[in-house]
Amino acid sequence: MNRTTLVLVGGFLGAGKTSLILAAARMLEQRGIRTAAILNDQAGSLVDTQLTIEHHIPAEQVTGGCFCCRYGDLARSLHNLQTHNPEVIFAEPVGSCTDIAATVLRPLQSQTQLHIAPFTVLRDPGATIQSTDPDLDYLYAKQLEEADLIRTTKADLYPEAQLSARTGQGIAEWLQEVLAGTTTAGSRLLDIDYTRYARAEAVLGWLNCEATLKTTPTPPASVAGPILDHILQSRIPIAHAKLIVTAQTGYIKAAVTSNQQEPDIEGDLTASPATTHQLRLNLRALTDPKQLREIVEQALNTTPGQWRNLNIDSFRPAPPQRYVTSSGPR
Ligand SMILES: Nc1nc2c(ncn2[C@@H]2O[C@H](COP(=O)(O)OP(=O)(O)O)[C@@H](O)[C@H]2O)c(=O)[nH]1
Ligand SMILES: [Mg+2]
Repeated sequence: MNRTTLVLVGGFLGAGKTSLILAAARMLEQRGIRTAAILNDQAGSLVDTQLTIEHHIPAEQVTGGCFCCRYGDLARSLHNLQTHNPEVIFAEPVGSCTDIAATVLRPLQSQTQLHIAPFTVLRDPGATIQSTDPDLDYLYAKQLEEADLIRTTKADLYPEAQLSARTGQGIAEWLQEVLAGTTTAGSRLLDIDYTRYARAEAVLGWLNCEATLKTTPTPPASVAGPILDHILQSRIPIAHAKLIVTAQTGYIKAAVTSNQQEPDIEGDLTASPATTHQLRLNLRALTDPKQLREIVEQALNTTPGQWRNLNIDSFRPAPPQRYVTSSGPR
């Protein structure tokens, strides 16, 4: 591989993008292929970026809007990652984003140092929250419509699905297809109503939070568990709730993509007690952002110890902008 291959992995919130990227990166690294990842969100303090770092994959993040609205930052991230000399860079657009073929893939194709892999969009067969709102359903359908490849995820839970980040099922075959250079990238440009797209994004309340906990010796799992439990007990309709607690002794990540689900846990459940913990929490729900903030503040208040450098950002995503010109975005 001479040029760096850029592999964009899209799909709705919680579809399994980060999990697939980390599993695929691990597989490539085992084959001696250097990888890196670019994460993306409407705000900062990303759980996904921290998790990628915990997996020892070089990571950059684009925050404050989707790749299309932050195209310059995406280009900068690609440039920054060159210090690691990656052969494959995975990039994950925020899960409420679409129209990526026109606004991101096509303009990137003019960068001669990059080979752009076909755009994969993931679908979780068990996802239902998008069907509770017609505009969200529209956005979901548009995400799938612009895919060069669609892959269904969580095959360990849904036998009809194609990929599992848990078992590794289908990942080698998927990598072979996206890295082969035989499928065209950005082949499906959308005809999309940006007013509806903006309405869909604004259905969601968004909260990103970061803080440091000073406490008596406590395992990271005992910090993370009660916070997620408190959020689940509030019964707000969750699209994706995830948090990562890191300490010198290890990390714990816990997440749900629906209210009915038992939390998915990864990291070191047996990590020893520590007195300093770094929390990142990202919550997306069909709820008013003010309510999200209240719930999270209550959750943090029930944690024994003192929170320092607390930063909570809660909002509804701003309308997406279509910046494409004949020479690319902006
Ligand atoms: N059982 C199972 N869970 C998965 C799989 N892939 C992802 N998940 C879980 O689904 C949730 C969302 O995954 P994530 O990769 O964060 O989704 P993203 O929002 O699309 O990046 C997390 O709780 C993951 O642990 C999988 O293959 N099998
Ligand atoms: Mg993710």
